[in-house]
Amino acid sequence: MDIIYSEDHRKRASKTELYGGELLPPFECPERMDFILEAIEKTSLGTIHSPKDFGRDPITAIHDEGFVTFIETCWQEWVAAGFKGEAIASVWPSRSMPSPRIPSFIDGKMGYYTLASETSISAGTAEAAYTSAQVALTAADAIMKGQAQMMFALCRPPGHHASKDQFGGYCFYNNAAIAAQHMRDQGAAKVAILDVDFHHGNGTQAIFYDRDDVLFLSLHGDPAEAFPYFLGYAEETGLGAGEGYNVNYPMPPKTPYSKWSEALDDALGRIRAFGADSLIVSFGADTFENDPISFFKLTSADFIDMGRRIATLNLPTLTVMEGGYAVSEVGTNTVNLLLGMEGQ
Ligand code: Q9C
Ligand code: ZN
Repeated sequence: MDIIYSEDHRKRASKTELYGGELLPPFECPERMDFILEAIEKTSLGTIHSPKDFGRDPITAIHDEGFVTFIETCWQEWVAAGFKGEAIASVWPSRSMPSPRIPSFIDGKMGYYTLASETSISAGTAEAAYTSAQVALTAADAIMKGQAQMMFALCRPPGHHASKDQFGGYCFYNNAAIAAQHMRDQGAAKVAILDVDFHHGNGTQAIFYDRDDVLFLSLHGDPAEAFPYFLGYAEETGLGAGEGYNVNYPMPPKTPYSKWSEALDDALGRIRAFGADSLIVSFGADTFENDPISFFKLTSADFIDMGRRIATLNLPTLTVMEGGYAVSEVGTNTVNLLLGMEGQ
């Protein structure tokens, strides 16, 4: 399967992540891509292509105009305000002050457009996020043009935590959602998004929650115990026309592949029943047993079986890279999924 990738991801080189009260080097780092590229080269999985530029419109088809402008201008405004560190939110329109007004000063704007403060914005973040969305769009477009049955969008930064107007969880633009909308606009009638990242895909869920043309299914750590904590419960099944088109599989700490794959099989059955004509896999390798911030127990070999099972759907399939932070093994685990999908 061919791969879309851009070196622009290196522009996202934040120095700080707020973790346990400390500012640490981010888990979501550029080196993740080096290990994935190295593993791809070893297997001759397919050819790596640069993304095309579909412009800003497919991004604003999913995200609010004001939010996209905020992402584009945040760093300059933060620097102009005289702040010394990277841009991090510190105050929110919380339950006791749910203001709908957007502050004009950058420190306040940060709180309005941020959903989690571990993720800081720094020089180059906007450019990297823009190109990451173009990577997903280019791969989606090749599938829609019938040029490929399967494509891998090697996106960085990831996307599935980003909602229409909030960034966080290492995500800025929701690459999978942007690709799904592009597929719809290019003639796909029913798109299924299967999110197998360890974390719940809260952004993707929120974006499609009231829609019946995009089925969203997510397998993830129980939000009672895992980020993003405030979304991802099984009772969240959709709203209005979208009722029944959102499916969550929260699972407890130490979940092994034998249990996890039961949820996967159920999800695959629902995708078949939905009658999807295209599939997007939001793929995170953070379900891996040695992931530093996650709690499932999948082994490297399990990713091969995961790919094989997903391929039984026999659908045009776009795999979009999300998380995975066991850096030295993220390449092997990702390539294992893709090889499994190819029936190897
Ligand atoms: N104690 C993705 O995988 N913080 N994002 C976790 C753990 C945020 C993960 C803190 C994790 C975001 C794309
Ligand atoms: Zn994740």
